[in-house]
Amino acid sequence: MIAEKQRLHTLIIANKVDLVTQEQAEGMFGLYTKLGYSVLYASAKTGQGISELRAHLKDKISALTGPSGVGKSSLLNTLQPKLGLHVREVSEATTKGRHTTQVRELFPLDFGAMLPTRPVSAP
Ligand SMILES: Nc1nc2c(ncn2[C@@H]2O[C@H](COP(=O)(O)OP(=O)(O)OP(=O)(O)O)[C@@H](O)[C@H]2O)c(=O)[nH]1
Ligand SMILES: [Mg+2]
Repeated sequence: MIAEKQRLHTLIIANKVDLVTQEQAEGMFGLYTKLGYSVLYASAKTGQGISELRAHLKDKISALTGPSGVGKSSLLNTLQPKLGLHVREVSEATTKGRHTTQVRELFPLDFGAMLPTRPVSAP
């Protein structure tokens, strides 16, 4: 919504698709496609969708955001393996993330992209 107000182009990344079938992923995210958003099915673990994500980010300044534990830092580490960002398992008790990334940072990536990440509070 903030992105729309600022007239920014939005890309919805459905990460961790290695945990579900493509049909299940489309069941969860297909609505956004119908609403006109671009949805990228990706996995920081298997590398699915990463080259497409690079193509989206190249020569742009982008912002990556989402709830704790969805794999933002993991995606960045896969985009640029030497980044070495800290990644932590989601809590078994709450099944939510642990707010591992606490600072906002702008990462210049080797393939020609600027990518700030912004930790957000759980909804
Ligand atoms: N199976 C699977 N697990 C993933 C994937 N991407 C990330 N994870 C796991 O999800 C957990 C959280 O990943 P992070 O990268 O720390 O998540 P984050 O969005 O940066 O979380 P915060 O820094 O707390 O906001 C870790 O255990 C990762 O290994 C993926 O594509 N597939
Ligand atoms: Mg993180």
